[in-house]
Amino acid sequence: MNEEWSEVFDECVQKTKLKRWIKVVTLGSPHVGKSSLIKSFCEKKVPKIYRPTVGIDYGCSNVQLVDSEVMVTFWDMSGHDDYKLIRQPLYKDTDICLLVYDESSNESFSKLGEYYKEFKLHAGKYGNIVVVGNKLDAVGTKSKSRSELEKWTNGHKLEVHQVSSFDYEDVANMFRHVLTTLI
Ligand SMILES: Nc1nc2c(ncn2[C@@H]2O[C@H](COP(=O)(O)OP(=O)(O)OP(=O)(O)O)[C@@H](O)[C@H]2O)c(=O)[nH]1
Ligand SMILES: [Mg+2]
Repeated sequence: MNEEWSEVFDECVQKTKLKRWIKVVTLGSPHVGKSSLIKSFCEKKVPKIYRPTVGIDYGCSNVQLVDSEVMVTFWDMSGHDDYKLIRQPLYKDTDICLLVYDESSNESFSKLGEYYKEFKLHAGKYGNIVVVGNKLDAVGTKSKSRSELEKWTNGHKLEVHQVSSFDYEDVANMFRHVLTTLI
């Protein structure tokens, strides 16, 4: 490697070391679209066929925010009870936990409390918990009556977003907002 390239290489290594790493965990009932939200943000595509996450999926992506660049690591958990023991030890050092429910499923909304407690019990110190109502397209309008939603989220002092994985721009805006709020 010549001297010029060596300097560029060193600079890149230095920048990578300095970059802030952010750990994002997704949690919520099976089939609510946790993996889809990540795919929507990182790849601008959402698989139509349901492939349940087996245990946990891991990935990372460089994200450019207005004033900084961050490396986001995604810890995408299966929502299935069978994987509780696998996912619980992985909550440590979480910066952002996305608690996801399906706008068209009241059951998934009513289960949020269980996932919230599970996360708090095993995470130790964490950054933010954010509630995400996904599949907004399936209900046409903001389905959860604001009062029902706000009763739960305000009670726990949680920020809430209602999106559809298929609306890539909306999903990207949500992730950017959540990441920017943290740093
Ligand atoms: N209509 C609609 N369907 C969606 C949306 N997001 C995801 N889906 C569909 O919902 C199904 C489940 O999505 P996944 O992302 O695999 O769900 P998950 O929460 O990761 O499920 P587990 O890994 O089993 O916990 C898939 O068939 C997706 O195509 C959305 O915003 N709207
Ligand atoms: Mg999944």
